[in-house]
Amino acid sequence: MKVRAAVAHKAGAPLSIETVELDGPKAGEVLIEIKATGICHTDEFTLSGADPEGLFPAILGHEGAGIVVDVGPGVTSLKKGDHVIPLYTPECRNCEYCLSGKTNLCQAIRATQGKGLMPDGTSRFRIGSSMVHHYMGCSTFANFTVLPEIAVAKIRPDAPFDKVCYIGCGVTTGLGAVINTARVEPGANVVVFGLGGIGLNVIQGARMVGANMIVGVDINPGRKALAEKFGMTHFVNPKEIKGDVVPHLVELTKGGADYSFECVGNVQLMRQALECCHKGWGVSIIIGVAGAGQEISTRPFQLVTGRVWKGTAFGGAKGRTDVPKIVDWYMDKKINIDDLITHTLPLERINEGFDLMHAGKSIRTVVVY
Ligand code: NAD
Ligand code: AHE
Ligand code: ZN
Repeated sequence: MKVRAAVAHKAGAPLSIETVELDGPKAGEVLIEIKATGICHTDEFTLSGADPEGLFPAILGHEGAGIVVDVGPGVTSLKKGDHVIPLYTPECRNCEYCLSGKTNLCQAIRATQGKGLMPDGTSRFRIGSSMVHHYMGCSTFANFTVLPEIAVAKIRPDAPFDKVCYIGCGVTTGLGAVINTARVEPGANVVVFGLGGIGLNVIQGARMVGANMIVGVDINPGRKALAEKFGMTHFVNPKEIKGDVVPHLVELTKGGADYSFECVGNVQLMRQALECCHKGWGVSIIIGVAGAGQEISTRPFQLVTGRVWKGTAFGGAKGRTDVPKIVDWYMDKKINIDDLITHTLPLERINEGFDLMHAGKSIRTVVVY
């Protein structure tokens, strides 16, 4: 079938809106009509050329919501008409990783996903006779896409696509980092570096679990008011303080953060996030993704003296199990998504969404089909 897609032909170039050929679902796969998709900073990261796994041409996008319109042979958990959210972290419930009870990083299809291919090693997308890569197994910057059944969460039919698409990455990543990865307890002091689409969800999660101080760190002063609405108690702009931000944060939190979160993708900030943690027990969670060749460093003494460095992908969430519950939280008004979706655009104007992100003017832009 012919679909409309924003195609990334090469690193650093704007997306090109084109008609692309899409093959139907094979065994174990479903065809999804994408109704809405967020633009996450990770899409920008890959488009910029910084992603070691970046492949071109590709159809980017991994924060979508839509409807199942066809199912391939052998599909049992989904049917035509189901409302769904694609998952870049699948949940096969059968691999060593899923069965370990220790991680959400299902590896059932990770190898082919990283090569921009479906599990059978081929792509469903094509322009003329040339194949176009899938992205993060989702490719939500197309109005139709194909996913393996194990990489699809079924959600309630009354949830609005243009809001709950954000649960496909940013909301779940931020809330999950707090709840699943850090397991922040009531009364804890939390520091969040980066108050964008992820960091504001970390703040929302920290408030949900009853954190005490919730300190936000950002160089964009325009983030302060919204972060306060989501639960931030103290704002630190590194450009406006005298001296190094680490001793400033340690003093502010009277000894250091119980938990810190890096939500930018900057390896210098990752070090600061670790070193602002409390001696003896502070835990720092890396959420931001850093480009090819970037490395983190600190004095080992920081770890010897009890600080812990961790990372999280998709907030440690098991998508088919957890995503429908987070959709319920939204529908029950337990979490706020609406105020974080600052812009809505048609597919034809998707590049404006990247411009808004670069200018620091948006939290999330959602593309509606
Ligand atoms: P965003 O662009 O919405 O937000 C980034 C924020 O960082 C902005 O508010 C910006 O002002 C701030 N910032 C930039 N430089 C800074 C600095 N030097 N000091 C303090 N603040 C600074 O991006 P996002 O969508 O929130 O994504 C954040 C990061 O998380 C990206 O690296 C993204 O790729 C990554 N991410 C990771 C996962 C995961 O599963 N681990 C999931 C989603 C996104
Ligand atoms: N491909 C990159 C890393 C990108 C990355 O870390 N992706 C996160 C999700 S970011 C969502 O916005 C992730 O899920 N990572 C785990 C995984 O298996 O990809 C690189 O550095 O190679
Ligand atoms: Zn993302």
